[in-house]
Amino acid sequence: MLRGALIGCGFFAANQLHAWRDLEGVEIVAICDTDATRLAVTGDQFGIVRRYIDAAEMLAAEKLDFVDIATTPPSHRALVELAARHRLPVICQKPLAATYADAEAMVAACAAAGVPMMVHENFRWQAPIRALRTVIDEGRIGTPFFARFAFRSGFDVYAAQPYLAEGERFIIEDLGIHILDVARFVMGEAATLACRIQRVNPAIRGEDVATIMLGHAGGATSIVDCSYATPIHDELFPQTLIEVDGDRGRLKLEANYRLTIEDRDSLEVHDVAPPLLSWAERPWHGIQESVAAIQRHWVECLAAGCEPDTSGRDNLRTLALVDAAYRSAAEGRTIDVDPR
Ligand code: NAD
Ligand code: 89V
Repeated sequence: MLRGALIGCGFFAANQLHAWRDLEGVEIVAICDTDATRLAVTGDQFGIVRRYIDAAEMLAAEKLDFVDIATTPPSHRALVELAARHRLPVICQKPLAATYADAEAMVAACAAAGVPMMVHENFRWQAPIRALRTVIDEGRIGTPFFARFAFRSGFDVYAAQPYLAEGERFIIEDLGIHILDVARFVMGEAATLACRIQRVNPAIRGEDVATIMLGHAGGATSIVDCSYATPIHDELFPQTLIEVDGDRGRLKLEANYRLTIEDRDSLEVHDVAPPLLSWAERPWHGIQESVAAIQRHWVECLAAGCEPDTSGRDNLRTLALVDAAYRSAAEGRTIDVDPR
């Protein structure tokens, strides 16, 4: 039985704890939060009796196989480095860090300690997105040359995550990071990036709209467009709509998880809706199922001794796109993405 500890008992951590509880061969034996009330509520909800206010104290006292960090970004670097000092495999929520340099240092600390590190970058683990990627892998649309990844919403994301309204940066760092990672997952690495940002909602501090064009290494082009300022009657939050044109056919992941595969002679429609797990709640169920999928992947990787798909090392490439997007928006030019 793998013994894990979770740090950060806030809004999103409940999903992670539900998913850990469902997985065989793993148990969260201790939790930590600097907020005593959140710690008590979460401990009572999930029946976890070993509770700590201080993460260093928890790692010193507990016998653990891994640590799962679900705190907000300012604490990520110190907590990942703490886990590395204890030579503990570690999962950290996205965004790994506010700067590329911090993220690089965190990945280096885990590598030096010889411990696996995974970023909880769960969007590419969503069942509908994996179904779309499978169709591409099967060669059904030939070679993709264009894609669009759209997340447009008017959902009040600030109600559950008030800190999102307060940062100098918002949509690229918090949400665009997921969509850029999905773009990499579907279309491969990007070599160039151009981005424009807007702030439409005057009540928040950062940008709530971003439009990004990626030039992929193999010559394909993608558009990643994100908005939390779009008034929509039939709100689709938190669905990512995707279209991919290939030289032999076309794929669309449309509203309400309808996947169409077409060419000049045929049109197929599939329902690729994610399952509704017993503890999940609409409209979050697709994200919640992806949490279960990424955590299952972690357990499998620990058992097999292999690097997680969304490892720290892999995630640096997504963070390089986030970095380039802010640079492109500030400087008004296309950025050559460093093939780090
Ligand atoms: P939150 O503010 O609700 O919860 C964070 C918790 O961490 C708080 O209870 C806080 O007291 C605690 N904390 C902060 N620093 C700590 C420290 N040093 N030691 C112990 N506890 C500490 O935040 P949230 O909305 O749950 O977001 C947490 C992380 O999850 C963020 O990085 C966010 O981007 C990410 N997130 C990811 C997804 C996803 O789909 N992957 C969705 C939502 C949030
Ligand atoms: O993934 C996230 O961090 C969330 C959400 C999906 C709502 O944007 O903030």
